[in-house]
Amino acid sequence: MNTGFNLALLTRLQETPADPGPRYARLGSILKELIDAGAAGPDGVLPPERELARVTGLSRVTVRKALAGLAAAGVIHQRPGSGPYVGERIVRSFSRLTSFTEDLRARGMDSRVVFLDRTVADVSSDESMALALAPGSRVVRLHRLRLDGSRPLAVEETAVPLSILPDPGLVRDSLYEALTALGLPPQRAMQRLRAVALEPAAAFHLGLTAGAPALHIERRAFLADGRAVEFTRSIYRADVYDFVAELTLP
Ligand code: 16G
Repeated sequence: MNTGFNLALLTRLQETPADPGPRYARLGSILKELIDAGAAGPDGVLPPERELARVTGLSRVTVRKALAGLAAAGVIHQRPGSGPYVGERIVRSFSRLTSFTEDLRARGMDSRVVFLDRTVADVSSDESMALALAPGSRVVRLHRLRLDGSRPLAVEETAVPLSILPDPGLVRDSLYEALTALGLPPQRAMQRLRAVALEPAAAFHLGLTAGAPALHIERRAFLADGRAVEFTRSIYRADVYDFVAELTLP
């Protein structure tokens, strides 16, 4: 029994004033809020339908409807004989230079991209420092939502020197595929990770609440000749991703 989850659920139910909306919708949004906040615990298993009904005092029909809504939205999965569970975590290497697309494909997942922006622009001051470009240089700027099917996983803002990628239209699904097709695949990268609270815009794209925890990763990648090819700021979902690195003795 996940006592912590039950307690948090009860508290949230008592806090939110009953509104005229359907009960299952209110329960569904509170459950999603708790899941986003990590209340499901490390195994990601929620209390089963019967227990949720007992704890909340709602009918099993109402609970079932709330769970069905969350399952349809891809927030949880249901399997017969045990409690619903939050989708499995994706474990991604922090020390291998792989692309989002190849990583998802290698897992048999459905890598998708929604372009929020794909333009040519003047380099910004932090991009010019990261890419060692003179002020006034032109860059291709990509702002992308990255998904597994319809499930959002990350948002990324990328700058690539226009001298390396001459046309933003060359990037279809994968930036690294476009660079490889030009004979200019990234060879080495520096990466930096920190925890952030989601800004409203990123939260909106990721289907999470503003302020939810996320992983902010900056990658600067370089070509074989040493030129910086990519400066990307990614926001990966902290409720989905684990980053791992193998450590060796110096
Ligand atoms: C990953 C990289 C990102 C790179 C992208 C390329 C991390 C934290 N970031 O998301 O820097 O631009 O892959 O993927 O891994 P693509 O080739 O599918 O566009």
